[in-house]
Amino acid sequence: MSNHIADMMFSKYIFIIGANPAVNHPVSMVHILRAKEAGAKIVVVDPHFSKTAAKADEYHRIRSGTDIALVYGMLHHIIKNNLYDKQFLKERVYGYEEVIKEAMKYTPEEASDITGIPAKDIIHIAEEMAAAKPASLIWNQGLTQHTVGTSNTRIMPILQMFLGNMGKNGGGVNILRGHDNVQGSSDMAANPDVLPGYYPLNEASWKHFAKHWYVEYDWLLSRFKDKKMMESSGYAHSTWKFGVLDEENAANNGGTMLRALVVIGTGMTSVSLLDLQKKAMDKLELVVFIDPYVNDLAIYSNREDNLFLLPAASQMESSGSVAATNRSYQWRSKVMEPLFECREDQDILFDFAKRFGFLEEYQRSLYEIAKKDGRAEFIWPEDATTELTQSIRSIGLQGMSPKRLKAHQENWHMFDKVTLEGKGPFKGEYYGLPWPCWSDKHPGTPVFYNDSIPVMRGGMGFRVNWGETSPDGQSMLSLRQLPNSQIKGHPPISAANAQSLGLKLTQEEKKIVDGSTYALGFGNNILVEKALEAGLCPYGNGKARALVWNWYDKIPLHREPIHSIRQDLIHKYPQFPDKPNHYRANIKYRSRQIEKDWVKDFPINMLSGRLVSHMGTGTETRSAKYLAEVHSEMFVEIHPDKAFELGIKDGDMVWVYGTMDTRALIKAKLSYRVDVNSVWVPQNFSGLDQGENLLSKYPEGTAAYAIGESANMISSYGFDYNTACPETKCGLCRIEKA
Ligand SMILES: Nc1nc2c(c(=O)[nH]1)N[C@H]1C(S)=C(S)[C@@H](COP(=O)(O)OP(=O)(O)OC[C@H]3O[C@@H](n4cnc5c(=O)[nH]c(N)nc54)[C@H](O)[C@@H]3O)O[C@H]1N2
Ligand SMILES: Nc1nc2c(c(=O)[nH]1)N[C@H]1C(S)=C(S)[C@@H](COP(=O)(O)OP(=O)(O)OC[C@H]3O[C@@H](n4cnc5c(=O)[nH]c(N)nc54)[C@H](O)[C@@H]3O)O[C@H]1N2
Ligand SMILES: [Mo]
Repeated sequence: MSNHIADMMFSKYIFIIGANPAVNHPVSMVHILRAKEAGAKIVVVDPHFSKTAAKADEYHRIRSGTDIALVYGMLHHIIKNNLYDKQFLKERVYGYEEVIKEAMKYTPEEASDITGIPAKDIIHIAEEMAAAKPASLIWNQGLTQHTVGTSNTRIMPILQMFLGNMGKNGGGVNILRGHDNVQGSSDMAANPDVLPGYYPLNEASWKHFAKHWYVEYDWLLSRFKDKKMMESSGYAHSTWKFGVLDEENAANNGGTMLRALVVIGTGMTSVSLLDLQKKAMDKLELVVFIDPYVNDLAIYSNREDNLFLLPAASQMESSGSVAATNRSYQWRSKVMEPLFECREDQDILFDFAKRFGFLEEYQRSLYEIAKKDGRAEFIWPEDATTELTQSIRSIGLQGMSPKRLKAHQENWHMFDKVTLEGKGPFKGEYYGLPWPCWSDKHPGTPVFYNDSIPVMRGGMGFRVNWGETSPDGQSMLSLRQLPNSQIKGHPPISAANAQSLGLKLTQEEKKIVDGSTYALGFGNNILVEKALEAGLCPYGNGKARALVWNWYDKIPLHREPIHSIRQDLIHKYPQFPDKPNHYRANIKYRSRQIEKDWVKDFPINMLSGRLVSHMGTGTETRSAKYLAEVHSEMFVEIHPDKAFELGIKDGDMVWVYGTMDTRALIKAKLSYRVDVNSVWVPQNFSGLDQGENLLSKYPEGTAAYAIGESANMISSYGFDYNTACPETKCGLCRIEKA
């Protein structure tokens, strides 16, 4: 999220595309409605008439998977009519010329044919959004769960840059995150392709963390098969099953098939191709679930042995720092001690490390931090927070000491609820110190990329992460300068360039920082502090990349979904080529798209989303009596005309057939919220396996109060080309009365 939730108060126009905050982010929705009362126009683009759409000023129904074409259609009109911020682009964006070229191909008529939104409406949205100063843009999973998910998440900031809405209060791109602390988990590298803080998987980063963890780099290396594996992305949440089921993938995995699975804190029935996960689970040698509830995937298993459920403590029974959707970190206090035999996650992991024989190395940094404080024992989670905030400098966590975070938590009343600004002793700080928070004195950064305020007030340019010069010889540095600084765009701060950037270091300091950079450093924050003194941003002041030269799609391109309802468009807008070794699995794209005329057997577009009373898989919420009562049954929304055509009445049971030879038995709910070619299912159920009731498989006394077929039993094959996120927002199906 570039801005923060209350900041929407300053918006004149809020464009919600692929998100349904009324259901999924009710607190954010309150802020959106307050902004509406203050005069902001709310516009929703969604294939499903959502509850958010019902509260909006305008709703536009889009065909799922075509958002890029919509934005190009808007940009076409915006560029032709000179409604864009040329100065912003010139000074702060690289590669926008290529975007202009692509946009010229998308007349509003062409965009209309692809998206299903009338051309005059595309023009109307473009004109109103361009006129609103500023406009905010919100997206969420409606954009990410596609093969082109990453491209979707690039075209939206590109639109905002064309409109000059980045780096402004009331503007920005505001992605409402999913789970509690999901921002924190990605900051901490729950992703398989990075180290904590998004450090790339390379030798320099491993060496950096080796220092902060007080272990030898060679010891870390010895834990891997070889250096190549140490620097390769792991399996993703969505691809591990292929590492169990398809022999060909062993080559991507150091020559071996996957043999064991440990699941900690994810529902699993929420991942697409559930039937394959089930088969993979049965084939493994060992499966372990660490969860406060019985993880629903365990229920789908036919295993007789080597399946373990380790009861984890819940968030109420643990404490620590958690990251909010706007990059604020907050301290959370324990409400109660873990009940019964539950244990906190870290205690279970410490025991794992002990059995594996590396507990001493695993905990060494905690003891070192305790030692510096004159203690013999470490304190959990405070010392762990110190470790992570000291080591993660790439995104600037070093200003977030446990002490500061606790002080913010204990003094909520001292912060302004709209601007996040502190009062009294917190004057100048922003609540939760949203990262980057570069030093003990830095206030945090409430709005990304705002280069009109000094860095010590949270100002910054775009990060210079890909070198100072592009392969075509253009400068990647901003043409603007931050207030209080003496120079325009500049590279990231390092010992090597400190002098040329005007940083004043003593001989002693020079010795200490020798060889380090703002991100790769140990034991001191000298370079960063000197940069702040000079008014410079530690990670540089650069241009945003509209064009990413090292990616397959250098600029975002519209590509028809693999299972597209518009077969007539799949050659004009084809899928990516198949991708080998994509998070260790060989993944199909184009070959799957053209395998057959999918629409012939599966003529209906399948959408999925969420219910307000259930969370994720529903494992937790369907185990709560009240919530299970609110939504007790799985259902599929079908347009009344389509239902009539298929001989289906409201409340009938139907079979929904997916493209992977699976089916699900679901109750029909007739609704105009979907168009005649689409159906919608909630993703919050599991516990029924293609008609078979799995209730008897729960250990005694643990069964959920409500179960249902999982949407992911019938979801289609498809994964984001960059992240491998499953394509659960596009897919095809066939429906028959049961
Ligand atoms: N009550 C409740 N709240 C939750 C959750 C929950 O399960 N229950 N889950 C949490 C999590 S983990 C997350 S990630 C967030 C998710 O929050 P959201 O992203 O808001 O969730 P969804 O309802 O899955 O999808 C949002 C909208 O995208 C639309 N959509 C689908 N395909 C497309 C498309 O191609 N283009 C466009 N423009 N729109 C499309 C859907 O119709 C839907 O209305 O919610 C969080 N909050
Ligand atoms: N068809 C379809 N599929 C989807 C989506 C969709 O829109 N459509 N959305 C996708 C998205 S965005 C998401 S995030 C996923 C849902 O994400 P999941 O993470 O798969 O779903 P949850 O049910 O929230 O699973 C969280 C699990 O963690 C456990 N848990 C809770 N607290 C703790 C704790 O402190 N420690 C441990 N160890 N465990 C804990 C819970 O009991 C639960 O089993 O679904 C994805 N799948
Ligand atoms: Mo999510």
